[in-house]
Amino acid sequence: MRADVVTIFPDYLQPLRLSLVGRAQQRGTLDVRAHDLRTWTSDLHRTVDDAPYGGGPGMVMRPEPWDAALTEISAAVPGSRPRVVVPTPAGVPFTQRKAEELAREPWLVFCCGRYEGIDSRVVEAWADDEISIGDYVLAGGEVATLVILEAVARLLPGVLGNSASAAEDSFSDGLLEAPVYTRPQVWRGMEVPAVLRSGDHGAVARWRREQSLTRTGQRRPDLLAEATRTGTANRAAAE
Ligand code: 6GU
Repeated sequence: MRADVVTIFPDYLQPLRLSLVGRAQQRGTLDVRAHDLRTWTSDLHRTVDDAPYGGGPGMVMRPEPWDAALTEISAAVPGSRPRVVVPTPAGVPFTQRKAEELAREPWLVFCCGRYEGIDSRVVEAWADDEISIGDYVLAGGEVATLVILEAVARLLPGVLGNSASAAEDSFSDGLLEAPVYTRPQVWRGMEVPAVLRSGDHGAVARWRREQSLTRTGQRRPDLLAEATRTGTANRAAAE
């Protein structure tokens, strides 16, 4: 997968060199390219923002540099067009389903807005998705892009050491994961649940399912209701 990120702070994308996403890049599974939006300005001061029509606080990102950037970048691979993603708190919620959908794309472009956002006509002309990573406001789309790219990268073939672990994640079945333990068997007087040491794989699976359901009911009643409605909670329990 190729991912181009357009931003006025390309250094924000540096963390993608580390860890799992960094290894995916080294192996050629993922190719992330950060671009400075100011490359596509033509004035002396490399201006990317202007006052909002209708008044109000803050500034809005001018359309021309965005259009020039997206025109050039999207022409980089002849015969192919990228899927253009605009991270914004006004977008649709990012979910594991959306991560799976994006992971099937060969080429993504992320447009990172700052200030009060990007002129809406750019979004109208170019965006395939407007995505929010949660109900809070960040200073710009860069951190949201990091979040989305990490969630997507770990789903790419060969990125996780054990591909079964992606299938067993929280949210892959719509429920939160059961608690996990490693050695020692007793730590600060707290013992690892006996069932996990029983060697009875059926009993372990049933215990995890029960923990998963209890935890989801306590912490995310919205998810439990949805999993119950769609039958994923029951289906997995029967397996
Ligand atoms: Cl995608 N961008 C910004 N600036 N703030 C956010 C967000 C995105 N998602 C939640 N808050």
